[in-house]
Amino acid sequence: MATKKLETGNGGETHQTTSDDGDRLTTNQGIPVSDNQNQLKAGARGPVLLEDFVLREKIFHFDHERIPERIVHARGSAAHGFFESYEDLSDITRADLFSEKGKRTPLFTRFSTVAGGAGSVDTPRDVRGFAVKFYTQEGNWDLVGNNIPVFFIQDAIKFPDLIHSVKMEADKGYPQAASAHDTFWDFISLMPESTHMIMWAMSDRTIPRSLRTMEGFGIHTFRMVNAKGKSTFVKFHWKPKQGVASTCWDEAVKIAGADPDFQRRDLFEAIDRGDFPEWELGIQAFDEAFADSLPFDVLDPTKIIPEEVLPVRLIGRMVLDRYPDNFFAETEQVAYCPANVVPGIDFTNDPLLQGRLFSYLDTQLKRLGSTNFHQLPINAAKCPVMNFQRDGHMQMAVPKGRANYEPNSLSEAGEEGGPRECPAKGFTTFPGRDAEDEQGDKLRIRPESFADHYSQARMFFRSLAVPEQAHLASAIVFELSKVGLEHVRVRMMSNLVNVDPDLAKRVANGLAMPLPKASPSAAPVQDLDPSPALRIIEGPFDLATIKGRSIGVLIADGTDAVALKALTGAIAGGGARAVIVAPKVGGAKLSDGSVQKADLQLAGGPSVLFDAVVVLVSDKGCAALLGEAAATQFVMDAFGHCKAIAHSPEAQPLLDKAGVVPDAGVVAADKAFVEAAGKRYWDREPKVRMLA
Ligand code: HDE
Repeated sequence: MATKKLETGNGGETHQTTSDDGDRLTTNQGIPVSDNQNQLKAGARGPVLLEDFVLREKIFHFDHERIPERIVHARGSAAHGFFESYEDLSDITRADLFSEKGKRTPLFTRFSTVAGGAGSVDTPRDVRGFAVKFYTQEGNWDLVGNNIPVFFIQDAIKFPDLIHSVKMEADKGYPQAASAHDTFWDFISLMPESTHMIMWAMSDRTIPRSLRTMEGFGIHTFRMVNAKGKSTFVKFHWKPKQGVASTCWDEAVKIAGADPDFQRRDLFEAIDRGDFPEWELGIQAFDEAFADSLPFDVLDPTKIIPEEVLPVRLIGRMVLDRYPDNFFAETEQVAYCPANVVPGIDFTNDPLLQGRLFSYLDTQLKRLGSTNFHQLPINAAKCPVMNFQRDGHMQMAVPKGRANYEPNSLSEAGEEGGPRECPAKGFTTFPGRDAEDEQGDKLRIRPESFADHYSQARMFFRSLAVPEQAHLASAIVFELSKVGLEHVRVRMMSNLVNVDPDLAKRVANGLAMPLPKASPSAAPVQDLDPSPALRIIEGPFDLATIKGRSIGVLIADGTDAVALKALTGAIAGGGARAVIVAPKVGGAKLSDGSVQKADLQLAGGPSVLFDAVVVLVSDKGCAALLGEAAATQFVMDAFGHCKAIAHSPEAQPLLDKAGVVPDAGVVAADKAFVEAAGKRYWDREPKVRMLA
C-alpha cells in the first residue's frame, strides 16, 4: 500500500513545536530529540523498533511517575511562607527561630485530610492535618499537627486499628473518605478514650469552609528548653487571622460535587491574588506544678488545657505567600517527621507522640524509596548539613576526600577531616523526667491518670453555641444512620449518655431508637467549666467580615450596569472577591448595552462555592432564570446554608420560587450588603432543616 508521511504536531496552527537552540527537547541523558510525535518504525506502517531509546525512556519514566501515597493524610495542599518571631523567647527556649524579635524563618506548610486517598475530594467530614516545616538555621523543625487539639487514641499501638477502621472497608473497598460506616463506629464505640475526639470530629471543625479558616494545634505536650537547660511544657496553637469558619454538612456534600478541589483552589487563588493567609503561633506554657494541678494528665493527648485556664501567648506569625511551583516535587515529596526538633524544643513521654517519632521516618523510606530523601529540595535543611553518612540510593551529594569516619586525624596530614560534634550548641535531650515512676518496671499499662474519657467531651459539647450543638448531634445521627450494625449504634449511644444525657437523647430521637443506659465509665465524669474559646459560632474567631471571602453575583441579560459596578466595587472595598455568575460564560448584556463577562457559568457556579450571594437581575433576566433549575437551586441553597442574600427588587419571583422567607440575612443589593454578608444567619436554620 502506498503511504505518505503526515505532518504532525501543531495541526496547522501556529504553536511553536520545534527549536534549533537553547530550549531544545532532550532525553534524560541530554541527547537532543528530533521528533517527539512519532515512534521509530521500520517503514511508515511497519513495526516499532526496540532501539527507539527516546520512546523507551519516555514511557519508562512515565510508568514510574507515581510513588506510594501517604497511608494517612494522602490528600494535601501546601504553600511556602515564612515565620516571624514576635519577641526574643530565649528565657523559655534556645530555638534559634525564636531568638529575636522580627526574625524570619522560611517554612513549608501542608494541609491535608486524613482518611481519603490522594485523589479524593477536599470537603469530606474529616480531621485536617496542619503540618509545618520550619527551615531554621539550626536544622528543620517539623510541627506536625492537626486542626483539632486532641486525638482519638492515647497509645500509638492503636493507630493501625483506628486507621483501618476508618478507611474503605476491607472487603467492599468503600466508602472513600468517609467515617460514616460500620467499621469506624464499631471501633470508636469500643474505644471510650476516643469520645472527646469524636465530639470534635462530629462538630463543624471537620467541615471547614477553607484551609485558611482553620485553627491548628500541636496536640501533644512538648517541651521548650532554654540555654540554661530549664524546661517548660508547651502546647502549640495556630490562630488564623482570617477567622474560623465552617460549612454546613449539606453544603460540604454539595461542594464535593461542584468542586472536588475547592480548598486547594481556594488556597491557590488567595495566594495568587496576594491575599496571603496568616496564622499566629501561640503557646500555652506551664511548669510541672501547674501540670500537677490539672484534673487530667498533660501526657494524655485526648485532653486540652482550656484557654480560660491557661491563656495562649502569641509568639509569632506565619504567612503563606508562595504556591509550590510543582505539586509532586514539593507537596507530594515533602516528608514531615515529628522527630525533627531543633535545639530548644523537646518531647515528652506522651505515648502517642513517642510512637509517632518512629512512624514518620519509616513511612518516608517506603514512600520516597531512599534514605537520602532529606536531599530533595523541599526536605533539605537550609543550613549546612555535614556528617559522615554516605552513599545509599539516589545519593545526590558528592562528598570529597577520605574523611568518612570519625574520629580521624586526617587534618594533621593537611587533608579535610570533616565535621565534629558540638557539645555547646548541639541538640541535647532534656535530662529530667516527665514522671516520678519513669524508671519503673517494664509494663504494658495505661496510667490511672488517663482514665477519664468523658469529662472533657462533656465540656466540649457544653461549650458550643446552640447551633453548633445541633450540628454536632445531627452529624452523629447522620453517621450512625449509615451504620448498619444496630448493636454499634446502641453502644455508641450508651457512651454518649456519659457525655451529656441531652445529647444522647437527641441522637436517640434522631435515630428513632430507645435511649440505652450509660456505659460503665472508668472514672467519675466531672462537670468542668465550659470553655467559650472552643466555639466557632460566637467564638473568639467568628469574625463578622467579608475580607478574604468570595461573593457570588448572579446576573443575566438586562442586569443594571450601574448597580453592578457599585456592588462589585463595594465588595472589593471590603476585601472580598466578587465572582460573576451568569447563564453563559461569555457574559450577559447589561442595561447599558455592554457585555459583562462571567467568571463561572451558572451550572458550574452553584452558591455553595460562595460565602454570600447577590442576585442582581432585571424583570426580563429574572423571567429567564425562572426557567433554569440551577438558578432556583442557587438561591435555595444560599438560603438553606444560612448565607446572606442580597437581591434587586426584580429578583423577588426567583426568591419566592426558591422558598426564601425574609429575615435579617435577606437584604437589598446595595452597599449595606457588605456588612450583612460578613456572617451566616444560623437562626434561620431550624426553619429549613430538621436538626437533632
Ligand atoms: Fe500522623 N502520620 N500519625 N498524626 N500525621 C502520618 O506520615 C502516625 C498523628 C499527621 O502533610 C504519616 O508522612 C502515627 C497525630 C499529619 O505530609 C505516618 C500516629 C497527629 C500528617 C503517620 C499518628 C498526626 C501525618 C503518613 C499515632 C496530629 C501528614 C505519611 C501514633 C498531631 C503530614 C507520613 C504531611 C502523617 C503516623 C497520629 C498528624 C504514617 C503512627 C496525633 C498532619 O507516618
